Amino acid sequence: MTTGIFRRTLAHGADLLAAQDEQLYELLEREQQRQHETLAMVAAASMADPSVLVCEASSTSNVTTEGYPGARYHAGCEVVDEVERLAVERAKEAFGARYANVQPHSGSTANQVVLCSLLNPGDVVLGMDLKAGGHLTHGASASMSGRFFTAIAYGLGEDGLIDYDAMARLARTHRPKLIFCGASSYPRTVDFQRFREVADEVGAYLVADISHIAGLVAAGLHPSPVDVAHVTTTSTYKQLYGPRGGLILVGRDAELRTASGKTLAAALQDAVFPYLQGTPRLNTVAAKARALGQVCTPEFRQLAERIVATSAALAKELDSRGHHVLTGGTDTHMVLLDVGRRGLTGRIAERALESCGIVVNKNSIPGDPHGPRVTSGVRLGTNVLALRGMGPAEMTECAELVDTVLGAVVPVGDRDYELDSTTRAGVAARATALCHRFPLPDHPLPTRAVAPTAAVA
Ligand code: DSN
Repeated sequence: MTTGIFRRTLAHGADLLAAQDEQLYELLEREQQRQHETLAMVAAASMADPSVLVCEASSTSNVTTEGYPGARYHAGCEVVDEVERLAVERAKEAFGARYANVQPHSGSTANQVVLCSLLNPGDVVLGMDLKAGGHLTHGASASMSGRFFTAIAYGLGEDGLIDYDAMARLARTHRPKLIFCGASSYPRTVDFQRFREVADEVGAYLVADISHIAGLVAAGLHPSPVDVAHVTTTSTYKQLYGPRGGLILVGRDAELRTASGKTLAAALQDAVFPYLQGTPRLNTVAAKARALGQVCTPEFRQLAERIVATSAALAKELDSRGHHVLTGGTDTHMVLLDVGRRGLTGRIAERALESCGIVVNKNSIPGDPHGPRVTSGVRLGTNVLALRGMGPAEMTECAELVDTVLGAVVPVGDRDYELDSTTRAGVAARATALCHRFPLPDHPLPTRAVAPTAAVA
């Protein structure tokens, strides 16, 4: 039945764009080149391969509808119904879930869906403090989760690990209706079982947000919350190497009755649509199906193993060069550095590294005296390094490059810095050379090198 029309449409579309909109085409080319030639170490990022990217570019994007497969509000859904069913089946298979919703536009939307389906405005939510590593949607005051609900925050102990006893005490005192676990900036294993015990004791729903560690969970390298928490949420573009989007998963509690009388699965289904979202992005759903299909392969398990081994090696190498690695190491893809102890801010470290072709992000750390635009920390991740085929051996060089920049940068106030041009040029050349030695798999190679991103004043 295949006629090649999908392939020809995409190729023709790229040709049309190049011929008719040179300005935009050039920007898209530049971005692709940048991704090839820089060391991407943002822990919240991964890299979707071209087979995922083409799903997003497919004509499923032209289908407007609402609802779910077999129960749409518009005609013309015969094919996209099959696409969405495939995505749901693959999500369930990848995570051993009984229920999956693949329509959330993002991980944040998935969390909003859960909050709005299970709580009433003003109800108490217990989540991890943003500065301790929690996510905005877990009750931060800057987000609707902290404005529409009564948010209480738990944090870390002196050792930098989640203080489970303090969290339990807060739960007993404030009797939350919902507890969030899972973090944006926490490099250690999360004890989902302990959270569930506390949730059961106080009568709360437990929601595990595994956005950062979803790949490790799917590969069996981090305990899974799917049958432990009432609900599990994740974004699909971090460790699942998929498109921008979110998933909602439920395990053994799928048939649990909620206060509305609906089962948990039915309540969540109705909360995605019609409560919070309208038309699904069916092209993104197709891309999720593709990425989730890859998650179920032995190759993905090998990638996940490399992510963890690479991250542990990076933490060790940075520590041996005198950097303060929070919690003393990592169990995941993530390494957190306290650069404040070196007299730097996260903002300066991020910008100096970017000027040398090393892409990280500034990050608040516990007790941070600076706000989120400056911070005292830097968060590194190995999702893309591992995808490129780098392993522990290459982390000596990566740590050396980071160390060279952070050792040479001279802060000017909290936001600006100076870095001598010899160091910048030397590190940038080595970073690019490393990228050339470990090209992005399955991506066509760039035909010319681009200069590393210039520092933004
Ligand atoms: N959740 C944000 C982060 O962890 O950086 C963006 O995905």
